[in-house]
Amino acid sequence: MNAATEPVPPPPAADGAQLVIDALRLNGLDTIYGLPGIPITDLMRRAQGAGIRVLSFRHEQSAGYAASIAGFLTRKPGVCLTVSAPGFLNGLNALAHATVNCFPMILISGSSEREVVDLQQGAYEELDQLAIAKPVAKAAFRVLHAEDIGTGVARAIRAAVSGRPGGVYLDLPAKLFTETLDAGAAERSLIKVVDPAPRQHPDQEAVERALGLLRGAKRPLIVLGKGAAYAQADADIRALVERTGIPYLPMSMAKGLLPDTHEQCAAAARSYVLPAADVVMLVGARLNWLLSHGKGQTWGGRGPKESGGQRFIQIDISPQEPDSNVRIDAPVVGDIGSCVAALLAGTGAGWKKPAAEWTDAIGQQKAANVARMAERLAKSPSPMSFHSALAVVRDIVKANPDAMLVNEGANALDFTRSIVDVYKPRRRLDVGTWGIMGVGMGYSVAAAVVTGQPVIAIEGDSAFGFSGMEVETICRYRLPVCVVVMNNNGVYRGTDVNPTESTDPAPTVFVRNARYDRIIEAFGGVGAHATTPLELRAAMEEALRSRKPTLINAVIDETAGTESGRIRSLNPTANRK
Ligand code: ADP
Ligand code: TPW
Ligand code: MG
Repeated sequence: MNAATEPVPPPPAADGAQLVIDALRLNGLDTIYGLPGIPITDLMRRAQGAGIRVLSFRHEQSAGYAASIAGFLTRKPGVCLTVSAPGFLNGLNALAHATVNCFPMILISGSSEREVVDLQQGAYEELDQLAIAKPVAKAAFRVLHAEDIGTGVARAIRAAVSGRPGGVYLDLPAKLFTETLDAGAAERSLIKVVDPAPRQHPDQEAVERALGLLRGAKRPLIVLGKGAAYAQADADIRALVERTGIPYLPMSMAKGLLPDTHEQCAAAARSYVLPAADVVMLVGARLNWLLSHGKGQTWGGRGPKESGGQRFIQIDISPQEPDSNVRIDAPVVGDIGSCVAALLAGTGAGWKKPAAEWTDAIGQQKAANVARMAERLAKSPSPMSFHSALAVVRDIVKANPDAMLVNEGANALDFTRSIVDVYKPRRRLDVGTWGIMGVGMGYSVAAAVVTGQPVIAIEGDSAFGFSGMEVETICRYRLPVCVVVMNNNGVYRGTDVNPTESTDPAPTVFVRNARYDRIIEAFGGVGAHATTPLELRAAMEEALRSRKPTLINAVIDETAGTESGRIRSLNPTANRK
């Protein structure tokens, strides 16, 4: 047969798996956090073959947390891919976490044949996943035909990132993956989402109302939340704070939006400024339990439900957020970038900064608290206290301001938040709105992958246990993660005893003197055992220098922690003791 008579091959058909890959890539979703198995093993392999970065975890929950925090860091939905029923359920916690924390994420799970699942005939891993995802997701979709995959992915992206971001579930029944479309139809079925998170400009009247309140304030305060960190409007937020001269309080994941060492930072005088302020401007922060719902003693109210009399401005993209707990006198609804820009435009020359009476009083409170803290940090007891260990972490973070700081635990969380200064935006990632344990290693993987920066994970020994097996993942991908396990032998502390004759330990204590460092050695990482601040410092410095996966077992006084850490007031029984 000569060349002229050779039949022209038809354009290659695309199957459902290919359409998923193409739809993700077309929309710039270049990383998948997941765990393989029926029916998605081949999809993961082919995604990797197509140039998507595929990070394969040891548990879907960690993959999901990784995806959620990738969403927070990049403003693109983090993608988590799991198998059906059990894999889906393992990922569900992270989906809920993403929704609760306003992080954009898409959980994609394979599922079993609809006809069999719906008749409950006992399909392989049978579960009505869509129904279960709905209550914890911002949105949930199922695709039944390969030609709709492009639409499904587009809808999932828009739902995840537009307005208040959140977790979206996308259900892909197994049979989709092998369904084919001819090449032309495949291409036509895909959607490149245009402007997935449209700006939402605030109403000028709302902006004026807010400015009016600020102008009339004697003791104004700005509270920056993780929504402000997410918005990536760093320069304008800093300009607004500095131009108005108003003291600000960063919520934990907003630390570093301005450096914690900024003279207007009121974090070290938190318990003074909240009740004393007369006008409070919330920027991407909800008045939930973390801010005592805007009332009660924290705010100077007489009773637990009483307001302290503050007037509130709230900048938020959700029009439903204002008045959720107390009256919001000046809601400014819009995206933070646009809202802050509009406020800035109204604070030109002639803006009167707050009176020295207010800023000096805060300065004095800060100085007293900082001095008290410095005294505690300077002590070097044996075994180490949280303070003597965290004084080291504080220095290391100061010397490496671009490093990512991951943090979970109770005392290990609270002390790190108050002791370790953060210098740049979105460097601190923690347990978030639920105070959830188990985010540590998933967050560390995503933080390293997304930013390329070294990661320092400060972990309570209990907190670490929730995702500890992912140190294998960290070693496998050779990520520059330095995990410090603050080992006080248990949940909150290691001293509880079982009051009965039984030899069972108390529910809060672990194996004493455990050597967490040896876990990472099993996978070729570097383990270190630190009983003094000097040893801790040397091991952390080496980890940052070498960028090798490292786990440091930092031995902390087992009597040092308090039950529930800083949130003891929420623990109904601890306070009876
Ligand atoms: P924190 O825990 O730091 O106090 P929250 O999670 O309670 O913060 O609040 C974050 C708030 O930020 C949410 O109410 C959310 O709607 C809002 N938000 C998130 N992204 C944006 C954005 N780009 N523009 C405006 N508001 C946003
Ligand atoms: C998913 C309850 C809050 S803090 C904590 C638990 C179990 C561990 C505290 O011990 P750790 O820290 O990490 O050793 P430290 O320094 O005080 O000793 N399950 C989930 N989330 C939460 N929040 C809990 C249980 C909890
Ligand atoms: Mg502990």
